[in-house]
This record gives sequence, structure tokens and C-alpha cells, in this order.
Amino acid sequence: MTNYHQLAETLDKAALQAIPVPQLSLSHRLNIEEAYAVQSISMARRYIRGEKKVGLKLGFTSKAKMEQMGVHDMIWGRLTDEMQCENGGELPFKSFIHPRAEPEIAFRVSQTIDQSLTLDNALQYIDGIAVAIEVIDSRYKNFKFSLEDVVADNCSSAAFVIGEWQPIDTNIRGVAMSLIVNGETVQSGNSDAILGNPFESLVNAARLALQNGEILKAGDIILAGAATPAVFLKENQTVVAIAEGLGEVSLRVS
Ligand code: OOG
Ligand code: MG
Repeated sequence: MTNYHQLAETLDKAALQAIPVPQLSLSHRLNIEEAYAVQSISMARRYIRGEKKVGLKLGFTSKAKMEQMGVHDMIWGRLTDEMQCENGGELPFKSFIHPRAEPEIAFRVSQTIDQSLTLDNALQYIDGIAVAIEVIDSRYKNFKFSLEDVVADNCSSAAFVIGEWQPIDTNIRGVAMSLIVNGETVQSGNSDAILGNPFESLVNAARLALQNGEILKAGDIILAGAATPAVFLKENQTVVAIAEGLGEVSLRVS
């Protein structure tokens, strides 16, 4: 019988120690529900250590990301306060295995989401929109995984930084997004690469949260998923993400 606790411990320790592990799928046949169960247990380990859940992220919401990683289904993971870095803040490279950065859009929840959302009522449940950088860091060797592997690994979540919150009527449809490393634009894309409309991510995050008993409440953050492929980071880099009309956000890898 598969011991989910053991698998969760393996992934949690890999993240804590920044040492990669073999893909679970090489030795275990997990289905997607089991993979989410492993994710829940590994996150419970973090909550027991004192980390607080601050929201959810979606992954593989753009073709660019699906193609880069060879995984083609939307996935979701949990964000904690430990993962959040202040805008302009520093992340020590040594805390990660092989970190990558990607430009994202973030939503801030304004009230408990207790019903499924539609594109028409979604704005009633948020009070801010911002540009963000997500740092992902697969706990698997060579950043290689199956869908079940990456789900069990909390969707590679490692760190994130949110730009200044903007009013909810700020246009985020069809806006240019880019990622700049040490002054050089390394990725550029468009916000509508995210499910054809980034608000679809909000609707989907609300649906997945409700389906899985994860309550999204006032102040929680939703990361919509990257609009472009992710870029490997190195020491001594300044990373900036820009979304037209939303401003910019940055972090420093030390
Ligand atoms: C999985 C996480 C995907 C996104 O924005 O699509 C993700 C990965 O690529 O390692 O965060
Ligand atoms: Mg992401």
C-alpha cells in the first residue's frame, strides 16, 4: 500500500533542505486524487510548523507553460506566508534547488467565496489586482515531472512577490506582460494567454477551492498562472515583471 505520509515527507524535506528527489511516478503509481492527497499532507506539515495559508495558485493556465513543461491539465496548489517575499525583497539562491521565475497576475479576495463564480460576478469577490512574480522550484531532479508528480509537489510553489494592488477596474485583458532579468527582457507575452482571459483563472480558482473544501476568504491571494514560459534564475539577479497598466514588481536573488 502506498504510504502518502511518507511521500509527503519526502517532498517536504526536499523543499526544506533544497535537495532534489526522484520523481514519485518512477516508483509509485499515484492517480490525481492521490497526488492531491500527498499535497495536502505535505502542506499540513508546513502548517504544523507555523506557516499560514494565504491563498491558492493555478498552474498550466497558458499554452506557453503547458508546452514548456509537457503537462496539459490545469493544476492548483497552496500558497503560504513563508513563500511571500516583499516587493523589491531578496531571496537567497541557496534556499532553492533550481528556481525559475515567471510573470503572473494576482487577485486579492475581498470576501469569503461561498458560491461558484462567473465572469459576471467575480469582481464582487476581489478588491485588488496586481502584477506578480512567481518563483517555482520543482523538488524533482532536472525539474522533470508527470502531472501527478507536480501536483503532489504543491505545483512547484516556492516563492512569490506581489506588486502594488491596483483597483479592480484596472484593465487586465490583452495587456503586455514581460519578465526582465538584470535589465534584459527574457520573456514577453500577453495576459490573455492565461485561459483566454485572466479572470477565467479567478473563476476556476474559486471552483477548485469550493470543490476541495479550501475556503478562500478576505485577504487571500490567487495567482492566475504564468502567461509566459518560466526562466531559470541564478545568483545576483534582479528580476522584474511588468504588466501594462498594473505597474511592476521585483525581487533580487542573492
Ligand atoms: C508547475 C507550476 C506551474 C504556472 O504558473 O503555470 C505554474 C511548474 O511549471 O513547475 O506555476
Ligand atoms: Mg506559476
